[in-house]
Amino acid sequence: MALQSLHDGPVTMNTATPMTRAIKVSSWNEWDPLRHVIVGKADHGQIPAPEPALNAKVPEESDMRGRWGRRSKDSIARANELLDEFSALLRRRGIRVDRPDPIDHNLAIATPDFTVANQFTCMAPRDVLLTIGNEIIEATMSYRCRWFEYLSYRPLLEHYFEADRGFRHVAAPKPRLTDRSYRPDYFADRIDEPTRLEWTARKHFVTTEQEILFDAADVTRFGRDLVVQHGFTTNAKGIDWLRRHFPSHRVHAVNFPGDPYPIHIDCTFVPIRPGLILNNPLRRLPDEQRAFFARNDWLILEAAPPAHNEPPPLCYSSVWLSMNVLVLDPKTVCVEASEVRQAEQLDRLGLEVVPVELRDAYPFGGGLHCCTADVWREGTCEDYFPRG
Ligand code: DAV
Repeated sequence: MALQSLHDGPVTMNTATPMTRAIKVSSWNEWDPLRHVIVGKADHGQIPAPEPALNAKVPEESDMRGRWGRRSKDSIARANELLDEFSALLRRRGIRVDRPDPIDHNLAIATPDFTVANQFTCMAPRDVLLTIGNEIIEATMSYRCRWFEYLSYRPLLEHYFEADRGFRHVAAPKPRLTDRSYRPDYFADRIDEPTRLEWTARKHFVTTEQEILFDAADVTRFGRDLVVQHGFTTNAKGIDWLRRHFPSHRVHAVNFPGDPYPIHIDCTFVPIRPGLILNNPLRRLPDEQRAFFARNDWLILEAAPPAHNEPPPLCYSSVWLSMNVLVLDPKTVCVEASEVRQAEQLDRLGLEVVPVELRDAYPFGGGLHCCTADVWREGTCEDYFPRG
């Protein structure tokens, strides 16, 4: 009876909710004028319980080693205050801002293949959602604690699906993340830095080629060209999946041998506007991979050094969040307020620098680029590399 009553009356599609305004999903690069963006939240933020891929990323000397569980209420409130202020700043500039519906990241999760005692956050939508043209792809992810993170963004993606008939919502193949997806060498309690550097230089990363793996933040979009970091969070099969999924794009796999913890390209290789890229000086793009940019007259500049010697407490990212900037348009860039050297460099390059305070939110997943995901940037898919 109760079941039947659910089906009483005509079924109506929820297409005319008051929330529904003209929505357009479209973004081809990292610099065209930003019109609509998702900004993450720190609610239920966790230090994840130990698991193979995460152990590989947490530095030996980190204060996070051996600790996991809920982050403090105060730190969550502070991070949310900064993320709310950043959202308000973007809105004042006429950019539409959406926010996720955080799931309870404190819950343990189990799949047929693994269990973990807690999860992560939804502070960093850039890691999970890859927007290319009219498509948003939920990345496979490669940490077990981030397996269900896409759920926090589902209400938004469902809304875009209703509101924009051109929007393509795609989930990449869900990975199994058994122990076979990780190299046992990396399970060791301590790995010294020279060993790490030697391993990453010869592409001996924590993830194996067992299955397709990628995080969205390993992809940098240059119109027709996608530059993808092969490292801890994206394997060669993940890059191959992207190549087959986007047959009209050129997909370039890149490496940064000086990085002992290669995850996510947005603290390493950051385009600012057509023709200009900042490269982390400790993670230099190898010469043979630079030729492609040089023959197309793109300048690769060394990023300014970070203003800090250490990340904030309980942070899994490096001090190079300094270069994790959000470009609002080719003349305007948001830089974390304490990162004065990075701000000066971009100012000297002729950009308007908008300072944004975010450092106390870094531990929840990253910087200004990490905590956002594009929904709409003006512009179309262009070929910025006509000399192949
Ligand atoms: O340099 O630690 C962190 C990227 C976070 N999404 C780094 C990269």
